[in-house]
Amino acid sequence: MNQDQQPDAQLQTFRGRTPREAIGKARTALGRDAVIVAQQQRNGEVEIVASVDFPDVAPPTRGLGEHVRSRLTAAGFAPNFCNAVDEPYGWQELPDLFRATLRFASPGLPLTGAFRFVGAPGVGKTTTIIKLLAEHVLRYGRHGLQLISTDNRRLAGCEQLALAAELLDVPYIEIPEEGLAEALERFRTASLVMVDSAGVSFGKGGIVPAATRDVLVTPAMWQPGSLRRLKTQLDALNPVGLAITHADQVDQLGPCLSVIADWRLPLLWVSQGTELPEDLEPATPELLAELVYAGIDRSQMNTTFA
Ligand SMILES: Nc1nc2c(ncn2[C@@H]2O[C@H](COP(=O)(O)OP(=O)(O)OP(=O)(O)O)[C@@H](O)[C@H]2O)c(=O)[nH]1
Ligand SMILES: [Mg+2]
Repeated sequence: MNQDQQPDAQLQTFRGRTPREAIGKARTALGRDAVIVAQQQRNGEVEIVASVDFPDVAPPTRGLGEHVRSRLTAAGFAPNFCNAVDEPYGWQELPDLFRATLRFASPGLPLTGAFRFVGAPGVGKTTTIIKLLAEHVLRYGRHGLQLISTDNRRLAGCEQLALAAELLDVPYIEIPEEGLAEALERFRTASLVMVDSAGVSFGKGGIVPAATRDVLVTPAMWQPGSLRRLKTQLDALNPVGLAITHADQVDQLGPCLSVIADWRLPLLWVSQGTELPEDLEPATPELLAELVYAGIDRSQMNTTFA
């Protein structure tokens, strides 16, 4: 018998006013490996039967056991990602698995020098800059900051950043992309320069390399092929890392993380909403694991209580 399997499932019943409450109780009692096997309404409450039919011990062989592999697959991770893991991590060891497969800027990338945020239109470049800037101003004040937008061709392309600069009282200029080198030279003594760029559409050319640390902004819901295509289009750049945005809008982070694992680029930030600045967090293995667990919980709940 495979060590990933047990002859007897451990069945327990949990009740709550809502499915979320009942599943929460099951998770607290049985851990992350709890699987919902039945549900019903009883006396105005939701009753679920949950089982732990997988032990959380890893098989003695190298590589992932079937249990973890099938859960990663359910979370959208690609076969290549699963095959590249050569240690037998248990499901509760997802942070360690991510530490081994993804790169992180530990203990966080210091925001000094010139950063430029690049990516497709509407992925969250400007929002990410504003969140980082707001956090920076709250923590360290506004001294030595400079904001630049090179998104000056589009109607109202600069407006959001200009308004944020005004509210946060941070110096701001709008320039064409061709003027960036000169502007960076002009602000070389600033402690932090944040550059917002126009979105790069498929097949419409890339972005000219500059003396900036470029951050690739990628939405969590993009398909792997689209992510790869955009990265190829921005091949001339050498990004220092990635910000994943719209993580609140997906149940499956696997497709996006599988591609990012291939790139070996550090994950810098994860954005989970539009609130400033609290919806942006430094990317950590623990945060990603929480998001994957929560996504599986949500999709399990949707399936069970649909
Ligand atoms: N739900 C959600 N919305 C987000 C997130 N990040 C950004 N947004 C929203 O996505 C929309 C586009 O964000 P922008 O920051 O303007 O994106 P952009 O990349 O600067 O867009 P362009 O300048 O048009 O290329 C806005 O409505 C943001 O509020 C996120 O993490 N979650
Ligand atoms: Mg923008």
